Amino acid sequence: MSYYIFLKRLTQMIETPIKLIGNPASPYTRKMIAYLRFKRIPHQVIWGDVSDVLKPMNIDPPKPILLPVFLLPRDGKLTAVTDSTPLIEEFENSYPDRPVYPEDQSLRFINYVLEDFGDEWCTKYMFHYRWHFAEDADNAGTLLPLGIMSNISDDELAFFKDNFAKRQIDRLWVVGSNDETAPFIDQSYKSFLEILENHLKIQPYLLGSSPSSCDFAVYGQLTQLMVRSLEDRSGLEVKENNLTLSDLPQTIHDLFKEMSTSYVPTMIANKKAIDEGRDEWDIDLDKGKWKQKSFPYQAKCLAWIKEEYEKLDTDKKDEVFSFLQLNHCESLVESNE
Ligand SMILES: N[C@@H](CCC(=O)N[C@@H](CS)C(=O)NCC(=O)O)C(=O)O
Repeated sequence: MSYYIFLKRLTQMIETPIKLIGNPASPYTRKMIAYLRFKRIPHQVIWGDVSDVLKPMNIDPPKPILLPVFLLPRDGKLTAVTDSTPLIEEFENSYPDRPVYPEDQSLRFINYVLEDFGDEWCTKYMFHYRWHFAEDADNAGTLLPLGIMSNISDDELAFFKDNFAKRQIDRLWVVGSNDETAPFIDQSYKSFLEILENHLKIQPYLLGSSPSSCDFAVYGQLTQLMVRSLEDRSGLEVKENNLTLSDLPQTIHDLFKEMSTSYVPTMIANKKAIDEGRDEWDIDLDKGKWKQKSFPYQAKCLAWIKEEYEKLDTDKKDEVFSFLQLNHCESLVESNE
């Protein structure tokens, strides 16, 4: 072990456990806890309301407040920060053991896209099945406040349920879940599950024999739909992963083909709407019409994907482009200014 790594570990041991504020009903919280457990990074989860937790600590809440919120040193000061994907990148740099990024550059890019697909598209399944149907919304409306505070009266529960459910149901429009898109989401979800099931018969994780960051992203969303498989992988002994893009099984190609009919065209249409200053947009896709409110964060995600692609060596760029093209996803990295 180099002196530098030794010192870094020592600092980490003093600074840890890493604190995060989350909620079991938050898919991104579940993504990050499963990640921290797999990495064997000491951490402490604070289950509570972000503002209530931060106020006595004299820490400003992040803007916007999104779960999970991590408390990490910034300029020597404990600061509240969010956004799982860049946070995983930061942790991967400080905790290099048990990496969740594939070694091969092209596969690493594919992992980046799949992580974004998990965060930005699979979340539509989660949100849709939680809030679109009255019976599910009624169930979630009761369970979600109880996940934050269980010792409340029936009247208080009814109050929180009403407010919480109303706020989230109003947000269905933002993620694109509505009567018109409901069959589309349902079809995409079933097709995704079928591909995943076929894939998991061949490999235990999306990109090989140990989890990559994309597994945690997809898993986080699926926890809310009753999947528990990746909850604690701290006991998994990791073998070296020498896979390259050409080793990917057909099932990952199938997954990208599915994404080419849903995630990819909607990410691009959303970016176009934002660039043109439109508040909402719709697009005719093979499987039906899609419409949603413009979502600035997802336009940023698309820009990040392009940035990751531009970082690749030329031969890897060619390799990745051929893979994407084969699966009709090349527009993800093409310039469409
Ligand atoms: N891009 C963020 C998304 C986090 C996020 O959307 N969290 C949800 C809970 S799972 C949230 O806090 N939603 C509250 C809101 O949208 O106001 C990440 O990857 O961490």
